[in-house]
Amino acid sequence: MKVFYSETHRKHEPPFEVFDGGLRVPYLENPERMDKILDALNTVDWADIQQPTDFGLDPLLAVHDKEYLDFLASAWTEWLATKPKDSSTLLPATFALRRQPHKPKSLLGRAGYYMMDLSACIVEGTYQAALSSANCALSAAESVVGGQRSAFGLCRPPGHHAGKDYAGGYCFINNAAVAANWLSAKERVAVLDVDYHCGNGTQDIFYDRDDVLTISIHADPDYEYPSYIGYADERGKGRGFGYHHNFPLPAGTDDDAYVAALDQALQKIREFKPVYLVVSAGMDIYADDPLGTIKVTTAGIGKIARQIASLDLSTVIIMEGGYNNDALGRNILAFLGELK
Ligand code: SP5
Ligand code: ZN
Repeated sequence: MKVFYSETHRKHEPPFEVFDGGLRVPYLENPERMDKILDALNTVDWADIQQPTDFGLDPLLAVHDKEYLDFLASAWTEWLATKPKDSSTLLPATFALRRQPHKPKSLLGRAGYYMMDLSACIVEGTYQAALSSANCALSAAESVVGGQRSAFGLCRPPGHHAGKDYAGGYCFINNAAVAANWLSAKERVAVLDVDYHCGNGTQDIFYDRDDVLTISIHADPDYEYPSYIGYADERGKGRGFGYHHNFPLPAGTDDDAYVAALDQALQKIREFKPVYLVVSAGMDIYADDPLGTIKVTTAGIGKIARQIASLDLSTVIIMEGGYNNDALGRNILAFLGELK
């Protein structure tokens, strides 16, 4: 199985994120995550790790707002120019409540407009890392179009919380959406998001489209991040109605209950009859994840992948979350091992 990976992600290493209550904690979405996954992939003989190709900005502009990408590109330089007391990361303290129409000129005003929370911290290398992450996803998509049964975009930073014009939840460019949209110019595509958190950005990007089916299985936003999106009654709008599905799950969901929800999701995918499947693979459904409340085991992760493989589709797997670094390697092997 081809695995697309770039060292450029290391340039994105925010010093902290802010948890509820204003608590500064070490950035959970850290470069060590990739080291753990690479270590695991290097123990098997089927992982062919390659550098991504540079696809340029066009496939990104096809799903993201240009002014938003411009903001990501210049934010760091603009931040330093404001001579902040603590310049270690750009993080606004004001957010655009229910998206008011006015986009302010000031950097911090725009940051609050384009950011969803206190975990999408921007540092000097963030934009470059996000671009190379998207190129990993596109390279994986290209390899599947070229006839590979499956390919893995070992993307960092992750992408599924990034919407058309906003960053959030460690995500800046929506890698899975970029890949799915690029594939949709060729054949029908479904996106299945199994990260612990709702794939709100992917939902946002494809919400009014009927040519890309999007499904997210996740912790119920009624108790979990991202709180405001990901409910079962959100099913798409306009011609996209019926082409988005959310499967919110209660805390404590175990392997069997997870697979039961997954089977319903897979049935929707079968009915849609796609040629390509993009999987947003977050390992934070794992029982011992520091952010999670869902109790899926490593064996359960293998079972999930086996069920997905039973669709028998050309599959692009995109790395999303997963923050138990010590378990990440074996969980990724359990997942990819069934889809290789
Ligand atoms: C890609 C991805 O998995 N992003 C997840 C971003 C979640 N950020 C919100 C963190 C909420 C912090 N709550 C603290 C609970 C610790 N037990
Ligand atoms: Zn997640």
